Amino acid sequence: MKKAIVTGITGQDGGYLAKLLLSKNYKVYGLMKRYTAPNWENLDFLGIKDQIEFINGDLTDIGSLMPHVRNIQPDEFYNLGAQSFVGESWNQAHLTTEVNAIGVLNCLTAIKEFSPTTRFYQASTSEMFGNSNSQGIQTEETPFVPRSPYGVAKLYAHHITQNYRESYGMFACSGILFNHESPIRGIEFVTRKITDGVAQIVAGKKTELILGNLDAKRDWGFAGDFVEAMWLMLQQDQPEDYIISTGYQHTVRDVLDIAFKRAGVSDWSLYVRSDQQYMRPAELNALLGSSNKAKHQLGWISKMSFKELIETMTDEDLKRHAL
Ligand code: NDP
Ligand code: GDR
Repeated sequence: MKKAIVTGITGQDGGYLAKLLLSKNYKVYGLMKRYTAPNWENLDFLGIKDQIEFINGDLTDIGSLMPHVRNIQPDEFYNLGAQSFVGESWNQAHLTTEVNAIGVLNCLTAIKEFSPTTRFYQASTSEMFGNSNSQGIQTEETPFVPRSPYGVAKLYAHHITQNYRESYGMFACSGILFNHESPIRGIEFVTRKITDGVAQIVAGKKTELILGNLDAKRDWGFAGDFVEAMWLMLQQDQPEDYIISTGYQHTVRDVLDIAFKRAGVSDWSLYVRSDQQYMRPAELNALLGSSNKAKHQLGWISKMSFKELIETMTDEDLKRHAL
């Protein structure tokens, strides 16, 4: 039986990845920070909480990671833990850097010292591109010009992962993932904020939804599809970095169109307004990824369409708020 450590186990991707690994008969060790009450909501939604072995630790505390790596000797280590909210990274830039940059160095160091054959996956992001080639499509060759403290920290993590691969021969690779969502997406991210907001409006719990930049364009896919690519990357003969995306671009307005229509409301403009408080100091106008390399080398494709994704999320939130 293969063993995997997954950081960020309580987050969206941690849950979907753990579910995938369990279906492949892995023993899954989920790293939890224990200084606040654990949030079991996502793992309960996916119905897998009882099948995971939880281990305590924090990415910023290398002393909490080393004993796990030494004792478990995992075949694979997926680093999904992060301060993942871009908007908040301007307010908590130091924390974001500690977790998203130094935290990755801590993982790599623990593996190098105590279990050097462990295969390592780093959760890199399209946010590293900034507005680079924003009129076109981003590929693995597009220059990185991050515009948020989050993106800057993730770029360090991306480079240090490459550096450990090249310096120490470690099987360490990064997936450069574009936005991916699901019914357990954090409530602060725009797709879920919208589907949850629509459901609350329909249930009579709120009267308006206040957002930021409605013209932002993103390449949104389904988290359940994207975690398959993480696993595939660690099954290859050679460690490499791959873009994972759908290849389709939509605006925040498109999310509003689909979600409100699904809930039976034809004119969302009666309920939605854009406000400065949700605008970012430096915005990414448009992201669109080419996952051709992943398609050809990993045999990976994105399956769920944007419409189905937003409708599924809306349906789940309508159910939650109807209770
Ligand atoms: P979530 O925000 O849903 O989950 C983040 C997880 O990280 C939570 O389990 C959180 O634990 C944990 N965490 C935060 N700080 C620490 C810490 N100091 N030590 C240990 N664990 C910590 O993120 P997603 O699941 O959406 O994303 C997974 C990863 O992929 C992240 O690294 C994110 O930056 C990256 N990414 C995500 C994309 C997306 O569209 N979803 C796209 C590209 C990259 P707790 O719940 O206890 O706070
Ligand atoms: P992002 O996702 O920043 O791309 O990071 P988010 O859903 O937060 O924003 C997407 C776009 O929507 C615009 N927007 C709003 N965003 C939020 N959160 N709230 C609003 O009210 C709102 N109104 C408009 C944003 O300005 C932005 O342009 C996500 C995270 O999962 C990262 O961890 C990951 O690395 C990237 O995706 C790829």
